[in-house]
Amino acid sequence: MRVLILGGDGYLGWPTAMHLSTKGHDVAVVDNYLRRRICREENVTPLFETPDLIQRCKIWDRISGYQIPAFIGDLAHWDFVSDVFKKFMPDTVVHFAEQPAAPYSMLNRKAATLTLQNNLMVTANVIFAVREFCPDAHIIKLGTMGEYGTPNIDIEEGWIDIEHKGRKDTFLYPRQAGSLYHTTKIMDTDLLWFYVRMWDLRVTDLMQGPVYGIFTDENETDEQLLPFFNYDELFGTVLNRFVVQAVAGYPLTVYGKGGQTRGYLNIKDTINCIRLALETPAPQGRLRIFNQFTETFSVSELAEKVLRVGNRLGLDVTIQSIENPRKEAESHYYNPVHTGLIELGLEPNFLTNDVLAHLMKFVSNYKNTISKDQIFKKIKWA
Ligand code: USQ
Repeated sequence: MRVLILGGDGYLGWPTAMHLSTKGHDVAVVDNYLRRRICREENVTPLFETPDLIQRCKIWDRISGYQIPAFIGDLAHWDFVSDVFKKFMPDTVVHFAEQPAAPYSMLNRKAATLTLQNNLMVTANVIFAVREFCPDAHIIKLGTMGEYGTPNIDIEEGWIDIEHKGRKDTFLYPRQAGSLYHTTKIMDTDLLWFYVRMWDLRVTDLMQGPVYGIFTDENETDEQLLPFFNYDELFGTVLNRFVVQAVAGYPLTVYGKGGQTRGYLNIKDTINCIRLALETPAPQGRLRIFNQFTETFSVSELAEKVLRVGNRLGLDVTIQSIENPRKEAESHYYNPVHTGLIELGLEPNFLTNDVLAHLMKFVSNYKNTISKDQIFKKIKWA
């Protein structure tokens, strides 16, 4: 298939691009380096430098022989979007091109506005472009488990059957996000659902949990192919942060009671989920929703795992419960369904001690570059 990956420079976009190209798809990537720019503006640095997208595509071509054309520009601008779609004419659009960090979206008005404008405008432009240039194309949209929040009932896979006063209907499962970033993902889902009803688009919305890891089958041979990896409070996800903290000798930053439970997945499973969704497209006129994670953990359980594995490797790991900068439930019911992707063929890579040790050993190579003052900046959400 001809696959256009929007946000191809990001933590997940670039590994997905390499993976799909090795599986025989014609892949192109698009990015405007927004993540790199806001990291510079906020004075946070990834664990290691990564070449820009043009360079990465050249390196990948040299190593693998697969060519991935790159378009550099802002998908919030229609002229650029229409140009890219006319040139590439995708069968599938994989949409990662959003400001992806909940803490950043809660930083200040400027960050909030950027998140709203970027995320909603890009999603709208993708919808308009598919309608105008490739109406049969399948849109695969990265949503988030955080759209559902932490309700006191089981979380279904996107939809819920409701019986009310003797009548029955099926609705989008109730959404109630805990950050502005997560709220933009709810708005994206609503936009997509509206245009599925209006224009019979075919869409898969992937409700993804926090991702961890660095390695995929495509990047282990050359460090220049590794993904952009943040460990700071703004952009790092919790398990990646804990691993870096363990290596740096920084007490693991468990927020509040540590009972916050989420559905996690290895970066390898993210790219497999995208491939599975792409190779079995949603039917025309359907919004298909999958809950994309492989296992659930509380924050305290993750910290305990990192502590055990780290200490076995000779690190001196400690855990510190700190006042929660976020406004969220710290102990709650959490039981989301996640059978759709397994039924499509996903074989999960679980969080074993070996997986954690491998990651920790790799991060140890960069111990001297870890900047402790970006680990916790106390960004208050409320
Ligand atoms: N947490 C800590 N200590 C830390 C960092 C986080 O206790 O040092 C806690 C948070 O309070 C939260 C949980 O760990 O309860 C997960 O936080 P996170 O930063 O890993 O994840 P989050 O901000 O929710 O966002 C990440 C990704 C986002 C994705 C989302 C999936 O950045 O793109 O959509 O995970 S989910 O969490 O299921 O909504």
